[in-house]
Amino acid sequence: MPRWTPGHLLLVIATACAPSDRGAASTEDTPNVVNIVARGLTFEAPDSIPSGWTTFRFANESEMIHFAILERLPEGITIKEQQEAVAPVFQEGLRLLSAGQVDAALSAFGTLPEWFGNIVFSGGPGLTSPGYTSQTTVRLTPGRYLIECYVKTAGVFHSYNPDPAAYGMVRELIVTDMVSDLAEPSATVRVTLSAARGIEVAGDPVVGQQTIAVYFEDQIVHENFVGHDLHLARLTDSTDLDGLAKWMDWSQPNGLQTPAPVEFLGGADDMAAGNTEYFTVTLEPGRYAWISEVTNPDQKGMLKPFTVGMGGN
Ligand SMILES: [Cu+2]
Repeated sequence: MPRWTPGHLLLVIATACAPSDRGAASTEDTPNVVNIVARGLTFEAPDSIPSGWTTFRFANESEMIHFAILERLPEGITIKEQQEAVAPVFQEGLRLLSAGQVDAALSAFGTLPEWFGNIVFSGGPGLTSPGYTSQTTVRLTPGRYLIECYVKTAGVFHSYNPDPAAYGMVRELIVTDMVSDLAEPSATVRVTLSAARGIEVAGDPVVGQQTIAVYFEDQIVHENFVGHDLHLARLTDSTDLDGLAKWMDWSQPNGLQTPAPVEFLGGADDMAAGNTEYFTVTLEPGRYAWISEVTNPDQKGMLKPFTVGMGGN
């Protein structure tokens, strides 16, 4: 849990009491508790926030599953360049992959601008099902960020808009030099993510509010061109874990396509090695799984089912 000062507490109460359908850019936002609302294929969020530890509350008020990854853009690059030079390349690459033209797809990805490799993936709220609000705390350095969701609907990335005059599900966020006074949260459960050992969990998630520290021991580019991350899925008796594992890979025809096969409660989007972010969730008794949005997570130790009992521990 974050170590709130009384001032923070008042602001959080004010936030909690605000109607959930109000715009996220209204005065309910505090400098370090930032509301992002997904509505349709758009993000509502403030234009600028302080740097330092920041808690994002991500309310998905749309009918589709979304996430909200934060990407620090290279100097001089804006949402315009990203939308003109990156989003169409991924959409074309996906089209070619879907047509079985793997070599052509790789050639298409080869046309990504050089600066694409300098984007710093900086974590953020993970997969969040319609009607859910998830909470993720990250430490941000100053800069120009993109909030992005690249879930697919009918084979089209949310972050890509076929209308060249319009943007997809992306939003620019300026992180200023002013530093927030939010303290680093303290964790009830610790997860270490690594390419070598997958998802390793220390501590048992129990009923009630849990704050999971997610430490990125390393980071690699997986077969689907993204780094590993952590999402929380609620399982049912009929959940097909193999199907869920396949769904996590956007490069598969129905992969990462809304609707998801299970409900997702949020998580921690990918970030560079050596960093930690925090995912806060209130758990009820039931079956869950930690899972990464990568190709074949089940073969990489990145699909970990677990049970939360009635009485906790
Ligand atoms: Cu989306």
